[in-house]
Amino acid sequence: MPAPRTVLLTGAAGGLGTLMRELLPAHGYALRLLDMAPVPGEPDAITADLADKEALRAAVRGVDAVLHLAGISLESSFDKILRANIEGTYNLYEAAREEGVRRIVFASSNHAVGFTPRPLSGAGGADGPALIPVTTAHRPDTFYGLSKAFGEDLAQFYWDKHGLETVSVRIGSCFAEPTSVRMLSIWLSPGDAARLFHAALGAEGVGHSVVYGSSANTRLWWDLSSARALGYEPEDDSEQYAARLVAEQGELDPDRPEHALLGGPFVTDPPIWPH
Ligand code: NAI
Ligand code: 15L
Repeated sequence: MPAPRTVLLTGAAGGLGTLMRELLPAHGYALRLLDMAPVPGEPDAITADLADKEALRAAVRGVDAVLHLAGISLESSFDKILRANIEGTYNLYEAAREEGVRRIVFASSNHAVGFTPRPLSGAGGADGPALIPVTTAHRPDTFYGLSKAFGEDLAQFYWDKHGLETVSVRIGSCFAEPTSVRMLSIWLSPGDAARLFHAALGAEGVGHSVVYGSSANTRLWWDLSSARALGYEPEDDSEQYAARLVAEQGELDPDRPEHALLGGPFVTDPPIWPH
């Protein structure tokens, strides 16, 4: 596949969309923007809901690839998750199939596997605990996580049935800085997010690949090798924030589910907010 240049960015008004609008053009992309909310400072952005099939079809027409970030990004009611994340992602894939788009990069989440126990101490490496592989079974921790597991299965289906490629990126926490001790393990710096999406958009022969999305954190919990196989080379490490966050919050307590399981504050009923 030739390197994609024109990319539809859904969710362009959101936190991650805003960061990618700033960072992805330097990797050589012309972005077409879509969100149900107006995108500040972007009068040409498409304002459309993922429920609007005709708008989606027009939005994907002629693009080389889609970076699909739009959707509800926290726990919500099943009805809302169903409409935005499950039906909405289906609508996008159908539009892409109908218009012959070759690749989607899908913003999955660690919450698709949120009930997976985290490694109990430290980082991986030769003598460290085993890192969580991408092949671990889905264990969603919320309706939100369930929708991400669905999205990964939808992507596999569209690859097997229609030859539409996807890289599903199980993003950890992508914010300017980590804000919790848990995030020290799963933080994806904005710069590394742009590097990872760039690799996912351009790598050859991905079929449907699942990768974890984080920086090269000292306290890493999961295996980044499938992301590295795409050409991703993370440059950041959350450890520079560790002393302050541990002093404020203490180390994680393995006897508390929200500290012992990958999904952290999403695993409790109700989830712990703010996280
Ligand atoms: P966000 O909530 O800041 O942005 C989501 C955007 O999607 C919003 O601008 C919203 O208006 C738009 N949107 C929601 N429903 C829509 C619909 N039906 N039609 C059109 N647009 C709609 O979320 P954030 O943090 O930017 O995350 C982006 C994506 O990455 C989400 O899919 C989220 O689940 C995923 N993700 C983000 C992580 C993070 O740390 N930021 C971690 C793991 C996954
Ligand atoms: C997610 O999937 C959320 O979209 C994001 O807001 C963070 O909460 C992140 O997971 C996390 O696990 O920290």
